[in-house]
Amino acid sequence: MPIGMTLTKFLLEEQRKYPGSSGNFTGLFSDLVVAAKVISREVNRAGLIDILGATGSKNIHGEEVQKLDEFANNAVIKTMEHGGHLAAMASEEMDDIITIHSHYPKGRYLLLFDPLDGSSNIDVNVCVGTIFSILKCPPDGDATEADFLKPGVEQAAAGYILYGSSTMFVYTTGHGVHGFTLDPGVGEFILSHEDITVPERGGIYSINEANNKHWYPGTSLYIEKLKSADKPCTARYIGSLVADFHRNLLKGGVFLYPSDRKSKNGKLRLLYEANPLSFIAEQAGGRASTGDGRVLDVVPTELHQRTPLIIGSRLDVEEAEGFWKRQEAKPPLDLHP
Ligand code: AHM
Ligand code: MG
Repeated sequence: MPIGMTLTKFLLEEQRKYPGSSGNFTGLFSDLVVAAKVISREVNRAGLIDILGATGSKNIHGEEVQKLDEFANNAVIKTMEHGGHLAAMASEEMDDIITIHSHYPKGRYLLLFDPLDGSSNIDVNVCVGTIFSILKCPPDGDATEADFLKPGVEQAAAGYILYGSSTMFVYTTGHGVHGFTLDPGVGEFILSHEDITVPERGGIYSINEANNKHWYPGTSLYIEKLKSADKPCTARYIGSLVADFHRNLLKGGVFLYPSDRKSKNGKLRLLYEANPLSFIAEQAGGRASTGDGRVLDVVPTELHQRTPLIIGSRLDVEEAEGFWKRQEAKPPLDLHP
């Protein structure tokens, strides 16, 4: 791997390698990188500048305090709206789509994002992240909500920025998965994980076991099987999807937020969380399922739709699907008509 390969340089090289590929993301990603650095800086100094806490309180400078998730949401919108690459955006934090102001040039892509996934972890200094998904926008007229309701298989690119012990930018444009680590000294994302592949079989399972009273038998039997295997798995659950996913991507493992008796469609959002991570998982050789079928094939009907999610190492996800499908007591999901 060449020393000092920045994200921008890498994207330019990728473009040369795949001249007929779906898009030129260099400019769009440059804007995303700025948003990532701004959010990373704010996440890292959150404790110092008293940015935490409820909206409406004042920081030490007597200014209105913005919650970090609101800060991240505004940072993405403000950084992306004038770049000329987007036709519209949609955020997990906002009810409706975000149109591009008429002052700014419009582009051919739609950006969907979860500005700060795992935000319940901010107050305790645990990993959070920004997740994004990019779709192509139909060429005619202004973008509408219907343009966002596309199955994940139509994504042109997807990725996440993880604000952890270091800040990482991981993405796919459909040609593998690549990871870059922010070098704070030079302020650049440097290629650190080229062509990430997830082990076929992992040794980690990640699920909120406090929900087990609501689980259908297939989930309970699968988790029991993992615990009693000859080589038992270990459990790891951070409670930040992006961080749990990232660890399992590198080490191998399976993350589950399944359908259960309390939450038929699970908890996670299809367009902002499940689709982008499923695209990455598949590009890394893994798998992502609702239990009944491939996440990327689900045709969304609502912007903020939830979906069950089983994601990670391919053989683990297939095994979990096997347990899920053969159970009798569970209702069918309506996601795969
Ligand atoms: P958020 O988008 O409001 O942060 O919620 C999503 C988060 C995921 O990051 C995480 O995997 C999940 O919620 C944890 O949920 P739970 O606390 O129910 O286990
Ligand atoms: Mg989230």
